[in-house]
Parts: sequence; C-alpha cells; structure tokens
Amino acid sequence: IDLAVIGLGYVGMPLAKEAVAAGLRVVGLEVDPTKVEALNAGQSYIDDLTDADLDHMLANGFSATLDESVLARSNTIVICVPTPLDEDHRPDLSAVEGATRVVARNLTKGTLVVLESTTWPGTTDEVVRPTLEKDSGLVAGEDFHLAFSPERIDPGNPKFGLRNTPKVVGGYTATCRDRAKAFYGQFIEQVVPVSGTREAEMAKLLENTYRHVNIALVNEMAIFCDELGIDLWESIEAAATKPFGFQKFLPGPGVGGHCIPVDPSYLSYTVRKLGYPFRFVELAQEINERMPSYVVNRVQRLLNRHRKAVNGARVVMLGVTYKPDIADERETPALPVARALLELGAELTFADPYVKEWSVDGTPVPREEDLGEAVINADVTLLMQQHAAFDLDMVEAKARLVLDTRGVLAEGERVERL
Ligand code: SAJ
Repeated sequence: IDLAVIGLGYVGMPLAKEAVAAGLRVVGLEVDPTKVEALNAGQSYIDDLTDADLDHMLANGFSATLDESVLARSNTIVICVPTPLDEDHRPDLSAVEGATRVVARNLTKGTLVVLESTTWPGTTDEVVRPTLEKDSGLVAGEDFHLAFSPERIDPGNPKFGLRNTPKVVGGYTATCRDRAKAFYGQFIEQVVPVSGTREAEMAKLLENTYRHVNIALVNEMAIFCDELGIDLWESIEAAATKPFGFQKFLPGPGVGGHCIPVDPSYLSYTVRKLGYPFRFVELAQEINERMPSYVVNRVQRLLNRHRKAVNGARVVMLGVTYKPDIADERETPALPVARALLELGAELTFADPYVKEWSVDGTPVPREEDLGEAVINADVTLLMQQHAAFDLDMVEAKARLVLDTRGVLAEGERVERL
C-alpha cells in the first residue's frame, strides 16, 4: 500500500482522492464504522467529494477500513484527524495522540509518517515523535521518517483544491522533509519545503490567526462607526480600491467554523507556555466572541426605535450556518444570538436552505418554509448569512425591519446594516 490515510473527513478524503488519481494504492483508516460503511458503499458524506468520485476511487483499489494492521503494509501514513478545543478552550490533542499510538504499534521500517492536523508548534516533535519511537522501538529520521504538512482544504471553494493549493512541508530531518516533498509532489503542483516541523506548524497558525485578527479589526470598527454615524461598509469598499497592501475583511455577526475561532487558541496556548499572555490575539478573540451580543443589542435598539420591545417580538433569523452556502453549523454565531434573543422573550423562527431543523439548547426553533411570508410577519428580520438561495431583493422590499449583519442590503428606513 502506497498511502494509508487516518481520518476520513473533509481533509483525509480529498487527499485519498488525489493520491488514487495519481495511481497510488490507497487505504483509508477510520475509527467510525458508519463512515467506513458509507464510503465502501460509495456514499460520500464529504461536501466536495461526489459519489462518482468515490466510485472511481473504489474502482481503483481504494477502500476504507477499521483494521489498523493495514498500516504495517503502508509505506506512507498521513494523519488527518480533528484538533478541536476542549470545554476550557484548551487544545484537545486526544485524536492526534490516539492516531499516533495506532501508528506506533503498526510502524515498520522505512515508513513516512506525516501529521496534517492543525496544532501548536512543537506537537510533531514533542508529542508525536516520542510516542512513535517509544511504542515502536524505531528511531525517527533513521528507521522511519516524520514530517508535518498543514491542510489547506477550504470546503466549498470552487477555485482551490488540494492539487492547486501550495503545500507547506517541514521534516524532523532534511531527509524526512525531502521524502514528504517527494510524496506530495506526486499529485500536488507546488510543494513548499521549510526547515523544520515547527515552521510548518506555525505557518498554518499564522495563516488563520491573521484572518481572525483582521476580522476582529473590522468588527471593532463596526461598533464604533455605528456610534459615529459612519458607514464603515462604504469605507471598506473604498479602502479596497487600494491595489496593493490591503486585504478586504468584512464585519459580521461573529466568527464560526472549526478553523478561524480555534486556531488562535492553539497559538496563544504556545505563547502562554512561555509565561506571558498573547494579548493581541486574545483581545481579537474577545472582540469576535462579543459580536453575537452586539448583534442582539442592535436588534433591541432597532425595535425600540420603532416603539417595540424584544420581549414578544417576532424575529426571523435568516441563515444559521457559520458562513454562506455551506451546511456547516460548527461554532455558528447564530447559536449565541438566538440564545440571547430567546432569553429576552423574542418569538424566534429561522430560515436556512441548508438546515432542516434547528434547536437552541434543546429548544426547537420553528423553521420558516416561505421566506416572503416570514419577513412580512416578523417584526424584525435578522440577516445572518447571505445564502445565495435567499431572494434578498424580496427581503429588502417586503420585510418590516431588517438588521443586515453582512452589509448586502441597501440601507433604508427599514433596513439597518451592522
Ligand atoms: N468572516 C467574517 N468576516 C470576514 C471573513 C470571515 O466575519 O471578512 C467570518 C465568516 O462569516 C465565518 C468565519 O469568519 O463565520 C470564518 O470564515 P472563513 O471565510 O475564514 O471560512 P472558513 O472557516 O471555512 O476558513 C477556511 C480556512 N481554510 C483553511 O483553514 C484551510 C481559511 O484559512 C480560509 O482563508 C477560508 O476558509 C477562506 O478563505 O474561505
């Protein structure tokens, strides 16, 4: 077997797909039997992987399995398991540690092991390597090779996929790095080697923390521009005319997903280990985490200006996923917004083409089936995600009041933007 992929999610499966397309013999290792069953039956649960893709993979020797012994017959093993935060907002490496132990007890000489999961700098060297060496009796850099290569899969991105997104690679030794570079070079157009695993781990955290802090910048500006009566949305478009040195970010109701709210915490965990707080990033996190309550405050003020209270008001929330046009609700800001509105006594409903049923702390929120009726009947429409399926011209024309948190509607006496 040329490649064993551990973790068959939105990162592992595109990797398996491209490796199969390059003619490699690929096997997928999972802990979840339902995933194994679905994949081997040609049923994809991955947004960007069609059943046809999967059939092609299966026809070319791919299979998913629960049987870890396949690792002993694989000359490359890539770990693509989740690295979330635990309830104390601290890095949770349990999936990485579990996968590493499975690799270690099946590790054979000459194998290349690559970690792709986003994690704090030093994880590959200080967490993965010792376990691999201790449990297998083999020496990294000599008996087997070890590298880190961050995943840059952007679900739903029509332009960039695994093949045409440059792949950063760092090795425990130069030989490790070169082996990983050769491996990825078989099916990825550009491989970017760096001098060590920490540089590769840090590159990923920098990419996403950069995004996080820039979103916080415009979110904080949205708050004081509202007080100053300045249309920040216009100022952002104007600033974006600068052809160099400015990247456009937009205010929003809060930062969701499993990368942007999470990765900065892996970075600050590392910095705090040095004994001092990582103020800049932690302040940005505070700002982004405060946006849901700011949205509720704006709904309250909008209703009050029309002599209504939130208590007893009918509020329809358009879009409960974490970003437009995908069905992912992880860390969605819609949840804290809905929780606060319900606590204030709002009568809440939602509309979202990607979400069939939705509840807040166990309380089901009724789903609107007719968007036109919903915005006419609601005292206020809260636009959270601008799904392409929403007829925004109709919303703008018919809604009694709108708070537009995405700056996609024209301001008017009934429409306010964040
Ligand atoms: N958001 C804003 N304002 C912005 C941009 C995003 O409020 O200007 C919010 C979104 O609404 C969402 C959250 O931030 O709730 C995250 O949005 P995102 O566009 O960063 O989407 P993600 O979470 O899918 O991020 C992924 C990341 N890709 C990888 O980690 C491989 C990120 O690095 C990409 O830059 C991003 O996709 C992308 O560009 O689409």
